[in-house]
Amino acid sequence: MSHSSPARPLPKAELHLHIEGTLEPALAFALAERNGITLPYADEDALRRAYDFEDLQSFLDLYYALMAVLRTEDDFAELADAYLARAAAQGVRHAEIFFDPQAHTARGVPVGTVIEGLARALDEAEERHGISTRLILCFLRDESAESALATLEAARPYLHRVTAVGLDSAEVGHPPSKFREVYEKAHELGLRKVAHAGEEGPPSYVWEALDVLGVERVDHGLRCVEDPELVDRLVRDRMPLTLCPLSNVRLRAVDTLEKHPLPDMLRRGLMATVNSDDPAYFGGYADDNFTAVRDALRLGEEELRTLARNSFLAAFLDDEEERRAR
Ligand code: ES4
Ligand code: ZN
Repeated sequence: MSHSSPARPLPKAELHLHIEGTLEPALAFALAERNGITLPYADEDALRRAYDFEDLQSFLDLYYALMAVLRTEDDFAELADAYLARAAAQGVRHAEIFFDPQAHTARGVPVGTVIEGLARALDEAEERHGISTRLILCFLRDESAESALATLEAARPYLHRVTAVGLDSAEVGHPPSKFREVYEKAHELGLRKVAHAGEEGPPSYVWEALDVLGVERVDHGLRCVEDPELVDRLVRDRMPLTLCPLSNVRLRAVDTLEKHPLPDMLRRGLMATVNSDDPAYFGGYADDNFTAVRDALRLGEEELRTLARNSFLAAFLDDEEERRAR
């Protein structure tokens, strides 16, 4: 049985969202035109037909290529505002937004352009969309540790706009321990810490994210279910996991949504949250993910409320901000 979406989606916080992954085909073509860039796709439909991914890397190849259209502060502001409008319509009250500075600095776009552009949209988000926001600066784990350190250094003048650091991109072969030093530095600078781990990588990467980097949330963490001791540890610490069900299906981390371990994870007492990852590419924003797991995994009202409550508890909000966001 399939249910229709409630008229008013459950209020929720989005904790795993790559802003570059919200670049919809229509905006990609509009920005390409504005910036005099020719995309290697005839039109939006041709681009959409390329969204047939085999794994994380095949997605990342397209994700990085399409970013070529993002060049100016205005581009980043427009991208973020478009996301926030969509998120608000899906019940998102608070969004903690990843961005990938190295994907832009490598193309000659300064980190200040990226952060100032995003921040301009975020500054208006409360009033325009009723959404509070945070920014999370991510290091690309398939680049060197030195490059991550240089990125943090280049971002220093803008860190008052940044709440946390994260770690993303191609996981296997790039364990969290590679980034011990830059995470120590970020911690000294007063930044909070999260990292992708256990999306395609093994449970040992989740252990390293906890014990070497000292993260406060694990992004994905999906493969923790293969290691009972790790599950015990995550449960004991009430460590939030930012799961992304539609992403897992599209990137083939799970065979089908029906086989997603989310219900089992909730039963085992893990602090799971549901998020959209790269919604322009994976077929849905925050509430689309909630609705999809509800239908495929037959989650009840109480489990959905737990997921929504977890999202606020796991957010980088103080008690008063959390109360207002819910
Ligand atoms: C990502 Cl789904 C995913 N995994 C790792 N890194 C990423 N960057 C953007 N989306
Ligand atoms: Zn991600």
